[in-house]
Formats: sequence, C-alpha cells, structure tokens
Amino acid sequence: MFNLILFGPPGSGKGTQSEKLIARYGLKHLSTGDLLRSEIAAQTALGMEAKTIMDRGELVPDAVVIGMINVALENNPQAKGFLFDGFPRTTAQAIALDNLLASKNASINVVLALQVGKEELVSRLLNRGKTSGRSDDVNETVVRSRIEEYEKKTAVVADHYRQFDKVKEIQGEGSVEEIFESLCAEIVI
Ligand code: B4P
Repeated sequence: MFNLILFGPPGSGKGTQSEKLIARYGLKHLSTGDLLRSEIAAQTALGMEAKTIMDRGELVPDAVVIGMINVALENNPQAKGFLFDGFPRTTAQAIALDNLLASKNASINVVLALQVGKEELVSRLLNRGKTSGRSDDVNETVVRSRIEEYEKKTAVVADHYRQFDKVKEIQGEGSVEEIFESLCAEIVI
C-alpha cells in the first residue's frame, strides 16, 4: 500500500491537487471535509452537529473524524493506497491514523505539505465562497478563524511526521499545473 497525506492550511489547494493526484496514481481519495459535507447534505445527526462547528471555523471532534476514517478504511480493503486530504488535523488524529494503518501492516509513506501565504489563503477561500455554496467560505471572520485553528492545532501535525523524516515542503503558490508537477516529483510508488 502507498499512503500519502496532502497537508496544508485551508485553501492551500489540497482538494484541487487531490483530484489530479488520484487520477494519476489510482489512490483512494479520503477527504474528511467531503465526508462531513456528505453527512450535512444527508441531514444526519452527525452532519447537523458538524455543520454548527464548521460554520464557526472550528475543528470537528477527533472521535467523529477518526470514526469516519476507520469506516472508510474498512470499506476499501482492495485499495492500493490512500490519499488523505484534510486529515489528520490534530496530533491525536495523526496517532490514531498511524495505529489504524499499523493494524493493516501499512504506514504513511510521505506527507506533502503545501506552503501558501496567509493573505493568499483568505483571498482564495473568499473567492471560492462566491460560487461554492459553502457557508464556511463566505465570511472573512470565519475564514480567518479556520486559518487560526490550523496554526494552533494542525501545523504541529507536520512535526509529528518530521520526526520520521516523512515531510516534503511544496511551494503551493503558482499555477495548479506547476504545483501538481512539484507534488508528483516527490511521489515514488
Ligand atoms: P476541508 O474540506 O478540508 O476544506 P479546506 O481545508 O478549507 O479546503 P481545501 O484545502 O480542500 O481547499 P482548496 O485549497 O483545494 O475542511 C472544511 C472544514 O471541515 C474544516 O474547517 C473543519 O471544520 C472540518 N474538518 C475537515 N476535516 C477535519 C478533521 N480532520 N478534523 C476536524 N475537522 C475537520 O481550494 C481552495 C480554493 O483555492 C479553491 O477555490 C481553489 O480553486 C483555489 N486554488 C487551488 N489551487 C490554487 C492555485 N494554485 N492558485 C489559485 N487558486 C487556487
């Protein structure tokens, strides 16, 4: 199995680049943001609880997203590998993921960390908010809260994987195609 984490702040291009990476490498895409938005669209109890938290720009509780990833891994026993997008977002999530993969005799092969300046992130997300229908993309205060949550709770996840020498920093500003080629250059399957 080849397992990749696409890492970076909100708006750094994780969703955009994931689409291209799964097409090239045939990995199974697991986006916790997409999984949560499916729960919201289906109006499940979990989705309703998550929406309130997401609309404030905060992180959904670890147990909820770890549970969703566990189910997704169980449901895809034939996958040749996974691309984790937007997960893990806390050190507790990273440890849980390492343990889940270890139970399948697998591990994270590489963490590709997109580097994008804060004002560029704000501008991309507000721009997406004009057309995406995503309620967490329309209000600048919420967008900035999401970036602060990233700085407080998520940036340290890279340190967790740095101790195993698994992190590659990628310039995330430039054309989508240029960034894609920089990501691919770090993937050796
Ligand atoms: P996510 O769905 O993960 O969304 P995101 O990080 O905000 O955006 P993403 O990174 O995918 O967007 P992209 O850059 O591709 O999370 C949403 C919320 O769900 C979180 O705030 C949290 O509440 C909750 N959540 C999700 N996972 C969780 C977890 N594990 N634990 C707890 N809570 C969790 O795109 C942004 C825009 O940039 C797009 O419009 C795109 O077109 C544009 N763009 C991309 N590349 C560009 C480029 N090179 N140049 C210019 N624009 C570009």
